[in-house]
Parts: sequence; C-alpha cells; structure tokens
Amino acid sequence: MISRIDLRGDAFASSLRDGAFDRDLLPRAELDVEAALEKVRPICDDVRHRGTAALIDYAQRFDGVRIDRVRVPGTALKEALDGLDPAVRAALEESIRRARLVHGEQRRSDHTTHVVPGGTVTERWVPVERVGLYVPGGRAVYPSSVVMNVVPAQEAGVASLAVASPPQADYGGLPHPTILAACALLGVDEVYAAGGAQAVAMFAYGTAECRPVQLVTGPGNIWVAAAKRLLKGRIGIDAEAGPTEIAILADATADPAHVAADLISQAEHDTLAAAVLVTTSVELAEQVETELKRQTAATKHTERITEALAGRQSAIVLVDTLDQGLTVVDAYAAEHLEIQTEDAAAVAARVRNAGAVFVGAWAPVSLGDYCAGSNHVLPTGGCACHSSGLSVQSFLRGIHVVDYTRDALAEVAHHVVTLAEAEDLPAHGAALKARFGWKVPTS
Ligand code: HSO
Ligand code: ZN
Repeated sequence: MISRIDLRGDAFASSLRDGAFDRDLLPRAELDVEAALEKVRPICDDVRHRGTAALIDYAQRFDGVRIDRVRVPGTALKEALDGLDPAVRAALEESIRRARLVHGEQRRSDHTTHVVPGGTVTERWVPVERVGLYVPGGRAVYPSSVVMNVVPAQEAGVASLAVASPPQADYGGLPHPTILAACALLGVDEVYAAGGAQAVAMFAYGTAECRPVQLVTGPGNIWVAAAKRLLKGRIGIDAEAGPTEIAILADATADPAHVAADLISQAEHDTLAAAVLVTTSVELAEQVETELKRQTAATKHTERITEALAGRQSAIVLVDTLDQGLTVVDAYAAEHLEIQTEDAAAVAARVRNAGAVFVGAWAPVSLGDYCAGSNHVLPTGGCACHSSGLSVQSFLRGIHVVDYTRDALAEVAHHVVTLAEAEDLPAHGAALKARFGWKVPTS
C-alpha cells in the first residue's frame, strides 16, 4: 500500500535545511544509468564500425527477429495507415491538430538589438537540420509520443526527420503498426526498425542506410538513456526520460475518486512510476487510500500499479497548510503536477517547479498525455527545477549575429583592449589595434 509521510506540526519545520525544503526527504526512484554505460559502449562501437550488419545482428539478439534490412519500406507505412482503426486515426488526428495549435505558436522570431548606433546583435533562430526520434516498442507502444516529438520538430522547421523503433517479431520484423501509422499520419517517411542503444548509435554515427543526425529525442529504456548519455556531444539529446511521475496538491475540496484515478493513471506506466499526493486534508488522504485499493483492484494492470504505489517513490504527504504543500511540491519538482484545490488557478500560478501543471478538476494528466495540445515529453527525476519539456525551442538554435560599423567598433575598442590585457591575452587586443593603425582610438 502507498506509504504516508506526515509533515504536520513540527515535522515540517525540521524538514527545512537553511530555510529550503530538503528534497531528499521526498520519495524518488533512481535509475542507475551510469552502470548501463559500460554495457552499451561496445554495442555503440559495433554499430559505428559495422553499421547495418550490426543492427541486423542486434535485432536477432535483443528483439528475437531476423530482419534483412533496417529501413522500413514506404509500402509498409502506407499499409499500416490503411489498416489503422478509424477511431484511433480520428483520435490521433485530433491530438496532432491540438499539438500543432500550441507548438505552432512557440516559434520565436528573430530579434535585433541596436546596442549602439551602427552596432547590432541579432538573435537568429535556426532549426537543427536533421533529427532522429526514438520511439520505444516493447511493453510501451506509444504512438502519442510520436506525435509529441514530431510535431514540435516539424513546427520548428526541421528539414529532415527520421524515426527508429524496435523490430517486432509479431509484425515480421517491422516496428509496431500503430507507430508506423502515426509516422505516416504525420508525414514522416523515413523509419527504421532499430531499438535500444543500437538505434541511438545508428542515428549518431550513421550507416549505409541512415544518414547521421545532429539531435536525438524521444523516450526509451535505460539502455537508450545510457546510449544518449554516451553519445551526447557528438549528438544533441533531449532530457534523459526517467520513470513517469505524478504529484497532486489537493485540499478537502478535491474528489478522492478523481485523485486516486489520476495517481493510478501514471502508476500504470511502470513499476518504478511515482504517484505522490500532497494534501492538507487527512480525510481526503484516507478516502484516497480506500479509492486506490478499490480502483487498483478493478483495473487491468493491477500488479504493475500495486508495485508502483507501494514503491518507495510513491507516498501521501500530509501538511498543515497549502503554503507548506506548495513548498513540498516545488521541492519535488514533479514531471506532472495537478492542483486540485479551491481556487486552483491562483494556487497553480504560485508553482515554481513542475514539468507541466494541470489546473483544477477538469484537467487530468491523461488529457495532457494525449489531447490537451501540451507536450507530454517532460523533465523527470526533479529535473523540472532546471529544465523544460520538449517544445519547438528544443529543435532550434539561437545564433548571435554581430554586426558593427567602423565607428561603432572604434567607440568601444579601448574597453576591449583593456579587458584583453586584464586577462593577459594581448593578441585579443591586437585584433582591434590592427584595424586602427595599431593605435586604440580614444573616444
Ligand atoms: N505520461 C507519459 C506519456 C504517455 N502517457 C504516453 C500515455 N502515453 C509521460 O508524460
Ligand atoms: Zn501517461
């Protein structure tokens, strides 16, 4: 059963360290990505040197299927789309439409600052040229994640986009058909049957079939996370996705059946998924506990959910006041945070750390997972205190374009020379002196 952490009374004050809430007191699952690094290194090296032949060998070894090529033929994409359940197609189309609405407005425009007369700095936003998107395909088949990765990349103006997903023995060595159909719906025609660390290596180094990419995004298991960490630098990566987390800040006005349903919804992802309720109401806590038992028993993935809720990463945290509750959820920095309190919008406006905030009774996390228009690729493991979820911005680089006239440079030259000398880098100063007859103009 889910554990309780009681921070009422003096317990709250003693949870503060130098005035800040000690986040180590809050439950969290740890993924040992470091330990996986040594295992994925030889796999990545192998793909680097043997390319497609190595990918075919790993498909046999890890996915248990014999494939003779890694690139998915266009006919398979078309067939998957033709075979897609019309209701799933309609739902995916609505999900895509809403995501495009939100992400389409994220694109920043270039901006020029006139620093001095004749001296400008323009920030020019340029999309990454080629991106690889990893889509898991084992227990988790998430066509919704294809949408959440592809839409911001396309809205950013990424010219070339490739998707990789593990070959499935049940589907003749192709990725899962719903994944293929989602790609086809989004207009992505470059898809590879490759999974795990080897897929990330394929993207990073390239093979005869697949041109190397500059950026790899998308969720994955620990091997994918380890390969991303290993190859980071050669490629850019999005955040390493850890197990899903939901935190709910609730008071006595919340509906315990809804709170329990939402906690369970994310616990359904993984035995390591985290479900955390922070509440000012002991009555609510008790009712939620009862509901959790009832609803967990009645749902499909009872075992997985039971383990996630009973894990050390999940808890019900009792506090005396909503202010304390806000302090706790900010320290936790959840991937998803629901506010189910009176005047939820005002409480939500005070949240500092969360991947995404869901306001009030009618915005469950499941809505955001599929059809809110928001992105569901969000920072986990407390990273929400320094990072944001996937967006158009993730696929853009801001290039500073510096443009100064002779007069504008002359005006500031002596400061540059002074700073260069202060750093004992006289050649830096000389680059200016050379332009002015080896004399720094005095303005
Ligand atoms: N809650 C997951 C995303 C997801 N849920 C995909 C269902 N499918 C991480 O935000
Ligand atoms: Zn989910």
